[in-house]
Amino acid sequence: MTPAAELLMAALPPLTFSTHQVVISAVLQPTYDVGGDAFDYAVDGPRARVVVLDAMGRGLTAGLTSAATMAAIRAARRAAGDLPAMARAADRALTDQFADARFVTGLLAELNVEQGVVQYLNAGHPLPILFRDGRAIKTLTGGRRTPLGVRHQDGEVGAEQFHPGDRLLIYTDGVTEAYDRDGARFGTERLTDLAESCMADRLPPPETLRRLAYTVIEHQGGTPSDDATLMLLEWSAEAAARTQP
Ligand SMILES: [Mn+2]
Repeated sequence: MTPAAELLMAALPPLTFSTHQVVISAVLQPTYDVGGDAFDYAVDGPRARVVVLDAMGRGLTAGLTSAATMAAIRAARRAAGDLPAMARAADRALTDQFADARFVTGLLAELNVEQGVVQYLNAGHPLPILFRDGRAIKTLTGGRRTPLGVRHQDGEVGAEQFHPGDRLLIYTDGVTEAYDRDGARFGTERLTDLAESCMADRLPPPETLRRLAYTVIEHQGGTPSDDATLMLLEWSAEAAARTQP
């Protein structure tokens, strides 16, 4: 692995975390020269917070950009910052630490595990998909702001009421923008259909993501051109019992 990949991989949390109220699972399929994807999460009392990032650029630059962004977001979270404060901390880190312009797209979300309310900010990131009863019912289109690293006026935070068993699929563009040899995009429809079929088979979140990531790689003929990251956030009283494949 490259130094950038080592730095980033060492900073990532375990791939799956579960309590009796929530399951968070992620996969990050890196390219050989690092596309700059990263993910993070923390469960603190009633709040489960997740972050998926994709730094623009490649190699050491993208890896360092992503690592600095993740560190800034973690520090803001530990200082009891809300989602806009976490995004502002990332903006500041990117503009203060680097002389050149560095941008990171990101999805930051907070689930209240008692109430099922999800708040989220979308900094130029692909739209997350909400699954209910195993069907994709909508994409979350609120909470839009500029990519992290671009000066920004605080706007509205997106909000969504989860039902028990709801799952939110968050992913980077390395998933949907994966092309096969004939130039066909992987796309959101393929992603959604496959996720629904895994859910119909009642597969646990880690196995669902493993199959999705494998299918993305297979689509590209085994040579990915960008990092591909997928995360599932599931609000469920019994999902924790299903995190073991
Ligand atoms: Mn990407």
